Amino acid sequence: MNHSTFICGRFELTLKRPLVMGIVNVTPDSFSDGAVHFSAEAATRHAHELIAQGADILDIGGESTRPGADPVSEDEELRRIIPVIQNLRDCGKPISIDTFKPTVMRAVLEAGADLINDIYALRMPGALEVVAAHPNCGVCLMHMQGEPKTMQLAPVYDNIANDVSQFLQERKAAAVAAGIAPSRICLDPGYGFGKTVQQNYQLLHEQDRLSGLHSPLLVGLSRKSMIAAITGRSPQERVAGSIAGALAAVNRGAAIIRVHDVEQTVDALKVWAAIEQGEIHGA
Ligand code: 9MG
Repeated sequence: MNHSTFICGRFELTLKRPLVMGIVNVTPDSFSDGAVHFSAEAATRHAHELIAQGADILDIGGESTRPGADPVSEDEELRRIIPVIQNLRDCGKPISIDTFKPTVMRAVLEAGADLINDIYALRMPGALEVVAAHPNCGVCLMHMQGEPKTMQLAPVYDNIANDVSQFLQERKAAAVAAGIAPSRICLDPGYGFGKTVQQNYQLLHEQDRLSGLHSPLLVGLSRKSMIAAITGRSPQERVAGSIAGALAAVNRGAAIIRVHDVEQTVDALKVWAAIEQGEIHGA
């Protein structure tokens, strides 16, 4: 069987099973992990724990993207994340950096990052050029309506699956036109980014329609408010709901799942895979 691959800096990832991207926030105000990793040393320790739990990719962020979050300067963002990249460069896993600022992108790629995870889908002036100039780095182009400070005020769509699909198609075309090979691109519907709870669930229900875009799909649902809307749980109590979402997303074509709770998600995906294959390996 042929499996698609995703070029991600020093790594060529084979997408024969869903991959798990572990979240490493280096921010004082992260809504769901309570700022416990807000130092380079603590973030590095946490990243090593996520690798031991089975993370395939690490996603490091120095600026919160939660609704209403305050912006962070480029200097401060770099001060938070560059030491973490230096500590993790040789950890054996691809290092993704969650940033939308072209100057930060350039610096982290020079410091050894493999993947740029951009919630603005390279719409900031200069971003396309920075990523195109690094021949092998991967990029995640995410859908977002509006911007983090105000995106949840009154998001409106004609048809959410059509609108998100069209946006992602356009951003992929812009990236390819700038010189970024399709094999370096993954796409993300951007759950929680400029979408009501109802719109998030409608989009997840119809997510398999995005397979027509012919790029790996990265999906993040972990501990988000759309999980709380159903379960009524606090961020740290949303693991079960997040895993239900992750499995539904994988069933609808997701290739990479971005999560806080790596160990539990890896277990769930192993059981899911055994069911899908109708057999177990190594027993
Ligand atoms: C940074 N960040 C927060 N949520 C995210 C999501 O759903 N996808 C991606 N790519 N990044 C996210």
